[in-house]
Amino acid sequence: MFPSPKLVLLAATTALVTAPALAQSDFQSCLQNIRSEAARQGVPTATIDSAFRGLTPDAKVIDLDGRQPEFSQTYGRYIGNAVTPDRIARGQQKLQQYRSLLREIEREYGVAPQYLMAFWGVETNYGSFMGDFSALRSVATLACMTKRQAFFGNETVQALRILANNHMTTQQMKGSWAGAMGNMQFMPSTFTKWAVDRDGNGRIDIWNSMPDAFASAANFLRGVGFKPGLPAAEEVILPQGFPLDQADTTVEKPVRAWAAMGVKRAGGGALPTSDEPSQIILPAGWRGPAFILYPNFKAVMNWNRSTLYALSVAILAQQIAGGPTVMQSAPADDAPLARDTIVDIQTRLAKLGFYTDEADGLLGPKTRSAVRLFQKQAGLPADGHPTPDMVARLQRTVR
Ligand SMILES: [Ca+2]
Repeated sequence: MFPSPKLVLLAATTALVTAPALAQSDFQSCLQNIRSEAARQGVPTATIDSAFRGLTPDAKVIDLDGRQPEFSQTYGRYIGNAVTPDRIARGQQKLQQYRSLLREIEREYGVAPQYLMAFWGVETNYGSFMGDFSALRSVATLACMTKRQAFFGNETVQALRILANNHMTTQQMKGSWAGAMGNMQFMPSTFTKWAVDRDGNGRIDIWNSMPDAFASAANFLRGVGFKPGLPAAEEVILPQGFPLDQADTTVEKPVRAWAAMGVKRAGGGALPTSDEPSQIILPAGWRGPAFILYPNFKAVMNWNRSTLYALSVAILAQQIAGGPTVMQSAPADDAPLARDTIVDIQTRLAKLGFYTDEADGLLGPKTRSAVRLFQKQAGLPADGHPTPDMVARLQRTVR
């Protein structure tokens, strides 16, 4: 659910920082602050003492946290890894296996079964890799040995609350290196806010009890605005002459307004008749597939703030439910860009006055807007998507 460690590990990685010398005294004084806050939130002293006894920072966690992907993610590669035929087939099989439970949960929470299966598939490949780190040690290490003390300090407090309220041992509370736990990879703060005991045995067990894991995920999704009705996203076909600058997450229109512009479902059918706000995106540029994003897409983004992540959940859910595959393939030359290349693009776009932020090597919305401005100036399709050709052109234009 949070930084998606599995994908970080799949990507080619480079260690940008080496683990700092682990200063045991700093670590202990940091734990002291967390202890005070945990006590203030009602965690018994005995629980904290037992959890913190002999606790040391995990050097492996610091090392993994320091790694950064060397290349940007492309739509084609990301979706290709996340939505495989095997994962679709297993999702369909799990949907059958848990059918009655999933129907009950849908009635209660309004979250369609295929979405729970898609999250489960993307997060842990249906429970196959939930992580073997001590979640408490991971979040305490990240709180005390990295710059994100506020975020992970709270996660550590919440992990202590779970230990106190859920009668677990720190050994039982396993997670990813970044502290995401169980079948759905809940962070401790997600657990304390949304996790529920569905099977009624008095404990919330998102590791071993599927009723608890599914209902907790459904409760979270409902809580962040997931509604029955429209799916999260659908592939669409844009009409000839569609203004490409409208294909941007900042451009929101009622579904019927897109339909009036001639946007159709990928199979050729009409879009749903709806006034719900929606956006169009071109995740692989104008030569790749187009998607319309409905309000449930924002709920999925609450789970993980990555457009490609949310798109992978939407596509996987649709196919688990027997819906169509994505028809338009990504352009074959849509290659990942090295961070150095993105820094180079950003620097050149800054010289043109199109980009004013820090050259951070990340392909974010501001970089895409700047790319769009260059494309417009150069008379190229202004989809905000940098291709190798466009990069070469920029490099010739700005020296
Ligand atoms: Ca339970």
